[in-house]
Amino acid sequence: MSATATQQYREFDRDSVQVFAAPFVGGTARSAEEIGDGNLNRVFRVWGDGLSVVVKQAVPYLKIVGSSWPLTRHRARIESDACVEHRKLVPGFVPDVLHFDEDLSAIVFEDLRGYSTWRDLLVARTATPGVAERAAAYSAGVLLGTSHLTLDSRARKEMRQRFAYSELCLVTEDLVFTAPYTDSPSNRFDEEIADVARALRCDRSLRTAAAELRFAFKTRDEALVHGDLHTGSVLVGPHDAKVIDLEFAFFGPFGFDPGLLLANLALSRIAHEASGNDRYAAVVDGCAELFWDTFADECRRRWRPTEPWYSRFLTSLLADAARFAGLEMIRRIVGLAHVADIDGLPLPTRTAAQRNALAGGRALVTGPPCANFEELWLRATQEETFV
Ligand code: SR1
Ligand code: MG
Repeated sequence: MSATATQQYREFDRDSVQVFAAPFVGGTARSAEEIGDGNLNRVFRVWGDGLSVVVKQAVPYLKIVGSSWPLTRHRARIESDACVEHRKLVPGFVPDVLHFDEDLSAIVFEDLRGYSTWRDLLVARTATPGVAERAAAYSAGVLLGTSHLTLDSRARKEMRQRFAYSELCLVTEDLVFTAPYTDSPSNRFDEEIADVARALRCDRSLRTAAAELRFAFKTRDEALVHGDLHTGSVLVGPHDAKVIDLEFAFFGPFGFDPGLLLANLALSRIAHEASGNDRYAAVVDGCAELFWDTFADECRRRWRPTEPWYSRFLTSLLADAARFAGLEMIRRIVGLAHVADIDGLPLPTRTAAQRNALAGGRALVTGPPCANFEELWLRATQEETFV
């Protein structure tokens, strides 16, 4: 049992988090700062003499909303366990878990000091060589590695029980698949696009497709997916990139993670195009293509030669990813949680980008199945503006 295992839960402050983390920074903690601006948890950096760690603590409510949206703290256990499972499949692609305390719902991570989120780098128009490939290798590795395609049935059954459909899956169900298509009080959008937000709620084919995809999300337990793989969940350092924030992990559809990642790249692309940053928009095009090409190559590399249906697998995964991507694009414009890529734009550029994103999202969700990556990307980023 760890030194902290019998402690009663309390939310850390800068003093108590130092006491908790002292054993991981050489015995004496010297300072702590809160560094997280996430939607769900509190995150601190704690310093000892020359050493630092990151402490992530789940709080018993949805941080972005407050105590009016209570949550259990079980997500901390899910994140810690998912990091361990995913690291086995793609060593070095997920931060090291140094310690997990169930009672305090707190994880001690290696400190990825000097890393920035991929989203922040994309917003700042920074080149990010190798990052799309890392994100793709991670995604393909964990999808194939936790599927029936490669994992022994008994081991998979045990893992499947540990990563059941969780409370955060319910949050995704609501925020991604449901709220944007209803008059939910959690929706947030600019007055300038109120007409379009209303139109989405009246679009029968869109609502039907969203409901069908929600059913797929809930029932297709194909792999232990990350569950929230957007560009803010990828940390980029000088020599590598790592995937963080695995608290949404669960057994879900193959296409969900790649769909979310491509949606967030598409939102970046749309923001840059609307701002007249054509050269950087082309850089984002390159990231998306590299992501998909590497993802496909990595799936093929991990594929068992005894299964003669790889290309059918990939075609169907891409068509699903496109639809999930469409829903993600829409919810990031009219739902609760937005993205800095678009929200940070000045008016009227922001409105133009939002309308483009909604048009792209709707086209992905309601159009015929995308047959290849080029079709997905064109539909996501070059659809006629939603007017
Ligand atoms: C309620 S939390 C809002 C969003 O933040 C997370 O990163 C997920 O994307 C979630 O939908
Ligand atoms: Mg997250």
